[in-house]
Amino acid sequence: MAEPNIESILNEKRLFAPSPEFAQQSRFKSSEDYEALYQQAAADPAAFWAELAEKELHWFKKWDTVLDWQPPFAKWFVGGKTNISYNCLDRHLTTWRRNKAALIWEGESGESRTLTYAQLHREVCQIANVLKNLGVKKGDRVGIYMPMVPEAAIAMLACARIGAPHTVIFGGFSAEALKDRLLDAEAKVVITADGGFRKDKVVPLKPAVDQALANNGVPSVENVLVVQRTKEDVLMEPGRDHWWHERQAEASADCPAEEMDSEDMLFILYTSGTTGKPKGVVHTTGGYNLYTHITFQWTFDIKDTDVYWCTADVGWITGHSYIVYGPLSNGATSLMYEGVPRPSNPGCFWDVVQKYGVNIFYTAPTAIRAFIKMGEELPNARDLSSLRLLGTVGEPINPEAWMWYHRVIGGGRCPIVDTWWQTETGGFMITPLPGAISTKPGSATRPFPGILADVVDLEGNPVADNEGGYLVVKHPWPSMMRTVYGNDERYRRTYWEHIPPKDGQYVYFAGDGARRDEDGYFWVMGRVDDVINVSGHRLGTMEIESALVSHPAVAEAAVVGRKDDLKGEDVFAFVTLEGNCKPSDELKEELKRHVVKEIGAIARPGEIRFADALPKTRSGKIIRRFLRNLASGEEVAGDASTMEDQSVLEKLREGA
Ligand code: 7RM
Repeated sequence: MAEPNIESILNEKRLFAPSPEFAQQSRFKSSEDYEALYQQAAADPAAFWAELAEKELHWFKKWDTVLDWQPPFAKWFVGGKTNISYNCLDRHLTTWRRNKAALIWEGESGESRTLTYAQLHREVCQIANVLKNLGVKKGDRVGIYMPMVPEAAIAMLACARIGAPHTVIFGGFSAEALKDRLLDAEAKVVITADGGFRKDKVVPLKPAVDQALANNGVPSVENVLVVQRTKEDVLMEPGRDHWWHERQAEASADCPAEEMDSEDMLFILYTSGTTGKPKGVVHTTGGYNLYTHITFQWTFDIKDTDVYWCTADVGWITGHSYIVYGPLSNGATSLMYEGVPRPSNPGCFWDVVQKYGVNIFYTAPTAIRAFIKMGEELPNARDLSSLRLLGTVGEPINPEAWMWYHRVIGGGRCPIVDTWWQTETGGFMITPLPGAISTKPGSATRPFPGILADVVDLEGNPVADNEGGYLVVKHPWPSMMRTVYGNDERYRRTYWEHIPPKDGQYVYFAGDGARRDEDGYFWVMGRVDDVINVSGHRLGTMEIESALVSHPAVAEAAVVGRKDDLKGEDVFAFVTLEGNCKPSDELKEELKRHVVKEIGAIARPGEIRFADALPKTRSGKIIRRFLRNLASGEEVAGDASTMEDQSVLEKLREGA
């Protein structure tokens, strides 16, 4: 386990209070409001959540027990019956929101579409019936491998409607990565598109699905539903492949939402961990619905007139919780953008803000750093005066980027909500309530009400203010992951046993280092395990190592993160070659392409360094700490005497 490094942000002292105008119109207006709410929730979390569940969600049947906690397994709203698709759609149809924009979609090439709640409901019902017609039953898993088009959200809601857990696989993942995930989830149907548009090029999605399914590669998959997006020629296998639009046209729009148990599985989402295989993070229905609903409502202080835009992809948890479920459960207008800033249109984000009068804008620090590099002229040339609140997610934000975001995009008037959370937590865990909490650049500020966050040492003892430690959560919360799909033991080991339970009190170990300052503000410092964060994308170093080693030329590989001004971290790989293979620049390129093929472009190593040997302990463990030092060109820190072969470090340095 790496030690958290706190040097970088110890000296940040700036404090930004929300303007009186902002505070006055928001749900929580002062730090006293927050403190009172936090204390009330902490005194009895279950009662706090039960009251909100009753008030904020529709239940076909009320629960019998709020929380059943058999550490580390939690059940929320046990015995309750609900449906998140009903909460996101049907319940708005009897109100004026029926004809409010639910989704606004802007395509990369300038086309656009708006779906009102009534229209979205109709399409979701049709696709839910299409799935039923394809034999999908409650409990069957459905893979979704899609570009950023409304059909991605429609597919998710259709699955939720009939009780078929979805597993969305980011469209940037390769055929190999797709196959691994479909196999693990034993998906029965895959929903995809012919392709997607990204940076003015076509991303071939259907061909990747064909490749994953070739030679009965995923035996559980019976049918593939294909959205027509790019109109490229694709292969349609008779009996297996079906066009979405053809099937939709035949389907009835009458499909009542299935009454789901609160604890029925809603989705699996794969995320990288310390060991090789990505973990299927399991989320269930009632608790996830409540928590994403309330965190969205309070953190973004959403108003019915707001246009809200989250720039994430629906393939990540941020897209699940804060493009689809949280916003729609609140009856908000959620904007979905297919494009990314690209040479042909570097100002596209600000065009979208201007075109739709976006009020709330939520993005990642890596994007902000890219905007800084592109210059202030781009945003300055657009009217961004509609913005009233900004947010960030995905990695620690460096104070300079925060200041730029605040000044140039927010015009100095918009609070910034820096939201710390994870795939595993389902929703925001540490974040300001923007009318109540003054912000500090680089700090996610205070825990959300009901979240008992702390910073502890490896024995579980709280550390003093401003000391580095490990970020933990000391009480279950409604949207916590329930398990690793098919692997309860891995769930227990990864999250609940790093810090040994004391007197039966279990603590959730997030895998992040953090410090809490004298005002109770949390400063998250990044991963302390073998997970790296490249442009806000979470990657396991072991995953990339396995990909490298699967190439015939590679004997051994060790991957570390190297600090990168733009991406946060970059993939740096040390590779030893099989006996008769010679190092060359061509081989480096080939290995990079190989990683892209095995995982996807997000995992492409920024640098590969060939080595004769890797630094190892006498028991044969690779000493990553040294490799991290070498990758960033630092002196090797710490004791090298445990190393088996002292000359290895010398050689690695020379190789630079
Ligand atoms: C939502 C998401 C989770 C990891 C997490 C952290 C890092 C996320 C912040 C952050 C500092 C933040 N889910 N992280 N948000 N670090 N400040 N506001 O990103 O599962 O893909 O990644 O991301 O290391 O453990 S994720």
